[in-house]
Amino acid sequence: MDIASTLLTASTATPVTAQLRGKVLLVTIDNPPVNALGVDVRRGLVEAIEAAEANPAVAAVLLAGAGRNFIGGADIREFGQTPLPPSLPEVCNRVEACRKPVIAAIHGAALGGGLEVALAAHYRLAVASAKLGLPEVQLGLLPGAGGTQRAPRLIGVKAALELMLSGRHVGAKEALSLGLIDRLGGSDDTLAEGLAYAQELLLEGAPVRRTRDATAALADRDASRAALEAARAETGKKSRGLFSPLKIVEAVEATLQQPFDAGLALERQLFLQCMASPQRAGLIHAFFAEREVLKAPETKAAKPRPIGSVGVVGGGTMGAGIAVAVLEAGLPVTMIERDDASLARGRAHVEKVYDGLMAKGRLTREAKAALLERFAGSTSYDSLAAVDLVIEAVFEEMGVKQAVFAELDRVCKPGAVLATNTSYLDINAIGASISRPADVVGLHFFSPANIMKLLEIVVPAKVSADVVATAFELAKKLRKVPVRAGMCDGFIGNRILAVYRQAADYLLEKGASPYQIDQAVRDFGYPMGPFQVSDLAGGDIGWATRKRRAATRDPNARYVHIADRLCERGWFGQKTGRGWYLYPEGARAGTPDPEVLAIIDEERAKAGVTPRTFTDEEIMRRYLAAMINEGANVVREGIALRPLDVDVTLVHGYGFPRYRGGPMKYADMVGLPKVLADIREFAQEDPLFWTPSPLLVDLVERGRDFDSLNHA
Ligand code: T1G
Ligand code: NAD
Repeated sequence: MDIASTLLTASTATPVTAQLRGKVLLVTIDNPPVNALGVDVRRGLVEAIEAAEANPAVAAVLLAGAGRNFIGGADIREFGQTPLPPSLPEVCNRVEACRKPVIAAIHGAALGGGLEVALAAHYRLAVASAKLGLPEVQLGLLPGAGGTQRAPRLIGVKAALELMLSGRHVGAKEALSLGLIDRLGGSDDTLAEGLAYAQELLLEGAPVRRTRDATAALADRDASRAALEAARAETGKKSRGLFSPLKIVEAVEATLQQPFDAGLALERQLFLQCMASPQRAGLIHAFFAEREVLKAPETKAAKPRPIGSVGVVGGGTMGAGIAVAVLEAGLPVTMIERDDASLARGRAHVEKVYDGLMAKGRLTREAKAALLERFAGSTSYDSLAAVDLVIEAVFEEMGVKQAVFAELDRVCKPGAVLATNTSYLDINAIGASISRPADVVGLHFFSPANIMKLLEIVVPAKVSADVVATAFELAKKLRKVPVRAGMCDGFIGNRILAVYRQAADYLLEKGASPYQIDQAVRDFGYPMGPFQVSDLAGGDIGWATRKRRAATRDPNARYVHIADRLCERGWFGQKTGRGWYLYPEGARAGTPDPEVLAIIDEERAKAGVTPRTFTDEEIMRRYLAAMINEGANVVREGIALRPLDVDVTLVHGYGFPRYRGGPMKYADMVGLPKVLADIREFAQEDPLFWTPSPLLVDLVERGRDFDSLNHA
C-alpha cells in the first residue's frame, strides 16, 4: 500500500494531502480561505509526519500551502470553544521531532501558528510573496505553539521580541536577513523551489536540525538580557492597558533561564491567561468585524466602476488630507479650488504633510517629487472632465455644496462617481439638486484624512449599488476601514458622538469636572477624553453644530450652556491657546484652567444645580450607556447594518479602545440587562434623555445580545 492511498484514506476528512515526489513526501495544507490550522488540519499534519516516518521510501517531508497562503495561523474561529486534540503545540513538537528532515516552503502568509509550524520544521524556504509574522498580540494573545521559545533561538531575543510585540509582517528578504528562513526562492513557483531545495538538502545529507537545540542566537546572554529589559520597560510604558504584551516578554525571558520544554510549559500557561482575558474576546471581535463591514448589500450585488483618477474639490483641512491619501494609493489627483490663492494654500497643505515625513526621515526628496508628479491643481472645473471619481470637501454649507455639484454635473463624464465629504448635511438634497442623483454618495473621511482609518460610506436614497461598491473599492485602495451608513443627521459616528457628548455635559453640570471626566475616559482606554478632543478639533465646530440644531432641538430637552460660554469668549481650544484646558505657548498637552471651573460653577448656579461628586466608575457607566443606547437606535433604524458596524466606527473613528471590541461588544460583555438597568436608573433624573432604545429593551426581554444581530 503506497503512501498516497494511505493518507488519502486517512485524509478524506482532513484538508491535508500527501504525495510522494521522488523521495520527498509533499504534504499540502488546503483549508480555504487562509489554510488556518483547524482541528482537521492539525490531525492531518500529525498523520502525515507519522506516515512519512513509517515509510522507508520517504527521505524528507515538504510542507506547503494550497491557494494564496502557506498558513494564516491557528483557526481564530475555534477560540473560546472546547479545544480538540491535538493542540497546536503538540503538532509543532511532532513536526520538530520527525526523524526525517522537514522543510517548509512558504508563500503568502505564514502568520502566528503558521510561522510556528515553519519554525518547528528543520529548514525553511520562502518565495518573494511571503509575509511572515507572529501577530498574536493584535488578537490579545501571544504565540502559543512554541513561537516564544523557537523564534528567539533562531533570530535572537531582540528581533524576536520586536516581531512579537509589533505584530508586523516581514517580507522574505528581511526574513532571510533575520534568520527566520534559510533560503529565498528564485521564482514564485513555491512547489518547484521547495522540491529543489529538499533534493539539494538530501544530496548534501543534511541532518534533522531541531530549532529547540539552536543556541547561536542566544549566545550573547548579556545582549539578550539587555534587549529583554529594554523591551519590558518600553512595553510597560507603551502598552496602554493591553494585557498580552508583557506576557510575551515574560515568555521570551524563559529562553534565557529555562530548558526548552520548561519554557514551552510557561508559554502555555501565559497563553491560557491571555485566552481568558476579555481583551482577547474584544480584539478577535474587532478582527472579524473589520472584515464583516466589507460585506454590504451593494458590494454583494454590484461590481465597482473603474477608479483610475480622482478629483478633490476644496483644498482645506479635509481636501488636502484626502488628496494625500489618494496620492499614497498611487492614483493621480486633480484639486479644484475657488481661486489661485486658495489653490496655492491647498497645495501647500499637501506639501506640508510630505515635508513633515521628510523631517522624520520617513520620505525622501525623490519620493516626494514622485508623489507630487501625480498632483494637479486648477480653479477650472473643466479639469475634472475625465476623472472617474470626485470628492467634494468645501465649506459645510448646503448652498456652496449644491453649487459645486451643479458644476460637477456640468463637466464630469457619464459614469463618474460624485462624492461629498459632508459631516452633517442631507446628501439626498445634494443628489436631488443635480441630474444624476444615482451617482452621488457620501464619503465621510475623518481628520486627518491621510491618517484616520475610518471611512463612512453614506448611502442616500437614490444612489445606485455599483456607486456604493465603487466607494468600498476606493476605501480598499486607500487602505481605509469602510463602514456603510444610512442617511441621518450625523450618520453613525457623529450621531452617537452627539449623544455621549451630551451625557458628558450633563455630568459636568451635575458636578463632575471636565478633567475628572477626561481622566476616567482615558483610564477606560481612550487616547483622549471628550473635552481634550473638543480642544483638539476646535470648540467652534461643535458650537456651529449646536447653533444649527437649535431650531429643531426638543424644547423639553435639558440644554447645558457651559460650552457656549467658553466659545463666546473665543476659547476654542488648542488653536486659540485655551479652551477647556490652557495651552501656554502652543503646548499640545493642556493644563486644567481654574477660570473654566469658575464658569462651570456659575452656570450650575444659574441652572439651579447643586453639584455632587461622581466616581469614575459612575462617569463611565453614564458615558457608555448613552453611547450604547444610541448605538442601538442607529442599528434599529438601519442606519448601521449591524452592531459590529457601530463598533468598527467608534473604534476607528472615535478612539474607542480596540481591545474592548467597540461599545456594542462591550455592552454584550457587561450584559445588556445591566446596561438597561443603568439607563432606567438614570432615567429617573431625566426620562427624556435616558429613553431606553426599543432594540435594547427587546433584546433583553428575549435574552439575546447585540452579537446575535451581527450574523442574522
Ligand atoms: N482563522 C480563521 N479565519 C481566518 C484567519 C484565521 N487565522 N485568518 C483569516 N481568516 C478569515 C477572515 O476572517 C476572512 O473570512 C478570510 O479568512 C480572508 O481573510 C497558537 C494563537 C492571512 C493575511 O493573526 O492577517 O495563530 O470574511 O479578508 O486580506 O500562536 O487574514 O472571508 O469570512 O483577511 O487575504 C494568528 C490573521 C492567529 C492572521 C489574509 N494569525 N489573518 O489576508 O484575507 S492566532 C493571524 C490575517 C495564532 C498561535 C496563535 C489575514 C491574512 P471571511 P482576509 P487577506
Ligand atoms: P476648510 O474650511 O478647511 O476647507 C474648505 C475649502 O473649500 C477651502 O479651502 C475653500 O477655499 C474651499 N472652497 C469653498 N468653496 C469652494 C468652491 N466653490 N470651489 C472650490 N473650493 C471651494 O474645511 P474642512 O474642515 O476641510 O471641511 C470641508 C468639508 O469636510 C466640510 O463639509 C466639513 O464638514 C467636512 N469634514 C470636516 C472634518 C474636519 O474635522 N474638519 C471632518 C470630516 C468632514
